[in-house]
Amino acid sequence: MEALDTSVSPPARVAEPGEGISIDELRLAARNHGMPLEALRYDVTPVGLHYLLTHYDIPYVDADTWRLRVDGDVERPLSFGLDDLRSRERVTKRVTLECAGNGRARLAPRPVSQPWMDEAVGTAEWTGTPLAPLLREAGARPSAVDVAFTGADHGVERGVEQTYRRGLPLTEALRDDVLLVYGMNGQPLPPQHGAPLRLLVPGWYGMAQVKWLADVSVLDAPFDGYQNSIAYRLKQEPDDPGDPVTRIRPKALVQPPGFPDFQTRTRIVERGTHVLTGRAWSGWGQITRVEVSVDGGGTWHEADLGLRPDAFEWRSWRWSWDARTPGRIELCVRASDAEGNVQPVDQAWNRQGTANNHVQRVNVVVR
Ligand SMILES: Nc1nc2c(c(=O)[nH]1)N[C@H]1C(S)=C(S)[C@@H](COP(=O)(O)O)O[C@H]1N2
Ligand SMILES: [Mo]
Repeated sequence: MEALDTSVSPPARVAEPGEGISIDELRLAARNHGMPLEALRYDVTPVGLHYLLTHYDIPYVDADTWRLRVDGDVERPLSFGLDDLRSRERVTKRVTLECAGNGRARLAPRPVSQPWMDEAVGTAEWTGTPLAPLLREAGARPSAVDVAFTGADHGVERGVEQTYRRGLPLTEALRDDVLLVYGMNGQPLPPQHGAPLRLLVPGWYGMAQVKWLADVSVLDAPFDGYQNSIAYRLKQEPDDPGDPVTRIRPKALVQPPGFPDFQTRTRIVERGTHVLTGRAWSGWGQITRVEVSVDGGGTWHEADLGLRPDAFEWRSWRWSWDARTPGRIELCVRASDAEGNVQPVDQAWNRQGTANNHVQRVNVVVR
């Protein structure tokens, strides 16, 4: 491969103090849209409102000729057409996905990458077939440790040319809720979400949910590809190997109340009582508590939680706000889960701006 210079594929970096979002980041943000926060009102996010993140191009995959290979460290390499997969056990599950970079643009200093604010999240009803029986049919050998999932999309990232590929520990791949997905919200999986087939690993951040799946390969050594060993690492310094990003940390969002200003998104609400609602989720355990602050995180009020949702589906919450005093306020919300994880008010900075679950802040003017 011809070496690509850094003007084509620049290295990772952190923005200088006061440096704005660049044209390159704006281009990324326009391709990879978030879920408009008013869509928090839907239990299941309508397909076009679900967030979207694609590192390279959306590949064109012809579903009629496409096949999924299951190979590597197995007794019997197998391959499946879409009809083969559709005629197997069928499962539909509500699962919330969140991009690991959600909130990145609000970090200081700001890691230069897809500049998410708070909206890289969505919940869909995913339909597919469990992965574990396919791995058992193929006969993963006792030496197997990881499974690599390869998509059909190709690009270059930080100077490394690659086809999108992620490794997952075999124990996670064998979970019975890990699915090969061909349907979304009762429709065929659309191109932008990975048609004809994607992986679904409930509870994990988005990078694990490989789209346009072409190959499932069982490995007898830990996967060391780019997307696991260089990207998606929690680290402070460039040379620090860092820990891998895995499950989603607890987070709550509020559906912004009132109506917005076009430019600033500041909300305008009338004096009086407002029922604030939103959603909270965690990949570590059930959401057990949501708290709301109307003074920028100074004091917290416990919200009422909605019915216990599916294991990795977001949970609704509501809190009645008596907005008495006219003026500007900052609305914040935070979540806790059954594992005792509490969402931090302030950022826990890391170099790639991943897995940051510092609280959302919504500017509101009461009049
Ligand atoms: N093949 C492939 N799979 C991928 C990606 C990608 O670029 N290529 N992006 C990942 C990332 S970073 C995220 S956050 C999710 C986004 O899934 P969505 O676009 O369906 O919301 O897909 C993941 N799967
Ligand atoms: Mo992501």
